[in-house]
Amino acid sequence: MKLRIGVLCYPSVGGSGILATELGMKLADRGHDVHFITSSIPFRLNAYHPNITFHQVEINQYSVFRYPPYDITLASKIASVIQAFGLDVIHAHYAVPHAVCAALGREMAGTNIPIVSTLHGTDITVLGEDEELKPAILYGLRQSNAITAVSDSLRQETLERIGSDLSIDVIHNFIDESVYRPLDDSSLRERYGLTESDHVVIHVSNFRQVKRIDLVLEAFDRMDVPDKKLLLVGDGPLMGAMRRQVSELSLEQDVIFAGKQEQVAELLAISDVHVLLSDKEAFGLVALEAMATGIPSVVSDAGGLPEVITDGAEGFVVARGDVAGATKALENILLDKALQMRLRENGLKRAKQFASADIVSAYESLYERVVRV
Ligand code: GMT
Repeated sequence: MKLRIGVLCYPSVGGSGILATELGMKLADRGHDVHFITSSIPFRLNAYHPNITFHQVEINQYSVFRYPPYDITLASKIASVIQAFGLDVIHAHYAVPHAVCAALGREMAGTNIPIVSTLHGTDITVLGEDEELKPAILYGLRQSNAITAVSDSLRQETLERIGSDLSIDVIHNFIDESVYRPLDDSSLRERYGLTESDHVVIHVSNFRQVKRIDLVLEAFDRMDVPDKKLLLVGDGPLMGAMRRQVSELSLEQDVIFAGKQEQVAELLAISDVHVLLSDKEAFGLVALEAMATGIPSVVSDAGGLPEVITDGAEGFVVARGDVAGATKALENILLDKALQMRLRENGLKRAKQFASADIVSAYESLYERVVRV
């Protein structure tokens, strides 16, 4: 069944935006008409596709508005796209604001178009802690005809925190296998100013508190490994604090700030191990990206991370806040080439369990289920 699908997501860099865009592009490849309704073009949507239309949400900056009404403008835009293009289904990534806006847009359009809402984590694990926002989250989810979560852990947390009667399917994330694959280019390290003998640790995130980069720096500092380098990829509110910590630990020569990057496949490929020690992490898309590139991970046991990385198989899982454990795991991987190869081979096999074709089909079946009702 060919569908006309409206997609609501955060278009900027971030796992949820990447997932929504990759999914939209794969659905368009399968012949569906995909309509992105967002504030700007999703950053991975970088090529023309005949089945993809982008509808920009533009807010009028009237001086009477102290706060420009983005959510209402988005709902209004959703209503006009539903009417103009006869959408069959809306896929909202995040309960707040997108599921709520989808419900308002549907009401404004006077239709009963089904809404599929996907939970990515922070709407439940961070916003869900805010009592003032709980009614909005619950409203968005109750108005949805189907709800998905990107991990079992997030599903469980949503049932506990938001509503035990909600029906939630788990559909794990996927990555573009044509981009995230082992890259055999020996000149790559040189291009990034690294040598073959360097032991390279990589961390990729939006540099927010929840990512606990302070622990990453601590663990890296404690590592007893020659020629160690830490590649920090991203940007965010903690940048200043991170630079201070690097200087306090006298790590200036060993830490490379690579800035925000749209494509991280090459940076992963020149690294020996990936590290993510978050306090909360619904899935951890970058751990899957690293795995598919052939890079083992050291991750915390937060949220859905243990669903992606199995301790001892594709990397190591340490308890949240366990710096000593993370240091040891990093040292083991960096100093034991045979172990590194075993984790890499296991990871390449495991990444196939998150095959994009299967996951796109799971979303397609879900759309068909809600459209048929
Ligand atoms: O990690 C972030 O803070 C960004 C956030 C997002 O909106 O992209 O990531 C969330 O969604 C990703 C895609 O499903 C997940 O891989 C991340 O684990 C999740 N982040 C958190 O739960 C903190």
